[in-house]
Amino acid sequence: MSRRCVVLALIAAGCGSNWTIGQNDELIIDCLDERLYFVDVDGDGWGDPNQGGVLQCEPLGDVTATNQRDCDDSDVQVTGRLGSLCPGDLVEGEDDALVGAAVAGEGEFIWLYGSSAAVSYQEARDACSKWAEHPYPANDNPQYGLATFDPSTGSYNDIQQAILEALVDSEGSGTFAAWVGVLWEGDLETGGWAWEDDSSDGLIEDIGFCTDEAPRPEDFFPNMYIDDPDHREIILEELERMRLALVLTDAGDWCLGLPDAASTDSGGPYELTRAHILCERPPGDPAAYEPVDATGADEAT
Ligand SMILES: [Ca+2]
Ligand SMILES: [Ca+2]
Repeated sequence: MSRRCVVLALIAAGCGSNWTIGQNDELIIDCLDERLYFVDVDGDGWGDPNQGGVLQCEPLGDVTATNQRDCDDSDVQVTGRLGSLCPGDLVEGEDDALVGAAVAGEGEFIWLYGSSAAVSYQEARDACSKWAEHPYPANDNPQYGLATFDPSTGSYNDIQQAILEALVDSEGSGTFAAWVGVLWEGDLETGGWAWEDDSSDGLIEDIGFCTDEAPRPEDFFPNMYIDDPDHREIILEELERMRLALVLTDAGDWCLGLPDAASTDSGGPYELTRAHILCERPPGDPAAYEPVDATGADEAT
């Protein structure tokens, strides 16, 4: 009997059954779920992509991860690559930077700064969407993207503000502005600001606006006049792409305003290169993700 046949016979016989091993047969006791495991130094469940996998029956030592998708295996706050990009790949310029990352509560956040290229709201949203892609399992992991603040995932003041302040502190900056998902709803005259993800509009009032009166869409274009028909048409065309930024002022307060509000008392003119990017996604379950193959392509499940 071959080695394969003996192993199969052991499986088929089950407990309490009688079976016979021939005199020259080799008895091999093998595990049934041997698989590739990868080194996980920081213990976040995601394996180091720079080290090869080891065939094991179970996790051993620090060879415990079932994939090698960790974007940084020395930082427990930077987790795995779910979609097409790691956080550090979202910024490309020489002076661009991943400022910080945090996993807390039901959210995972990354905080980026692009200094060498214009970072508009649209570019920020596209970048965050790439990071937040969940190729599988699609039904269990909804994609987020540009950060918004959903009260169902915890108190804004207790959790998310603490995360933001820790990240800002890590950069050593007293004033700060980042795109978040607050958009204008309704027409130019009677509309108002609302959270893009339908989070409670009451949160906007909790945070407060940076100026005495809420910004208006026309404030994004300080050199245009809303009463001019041509200017009005341009503002209307841009309306769906306008978002407020979350601003940390010199006084250490958070408010909602235009990105450049961090640099002036009253909120200055719209400045494309000013804003940072705050992205958010639900944490992925590393056990649900397969290894990335040698070519870098995701394996299908
Ligand atoms: Ca890891
Ligand atoms: Ca990590």
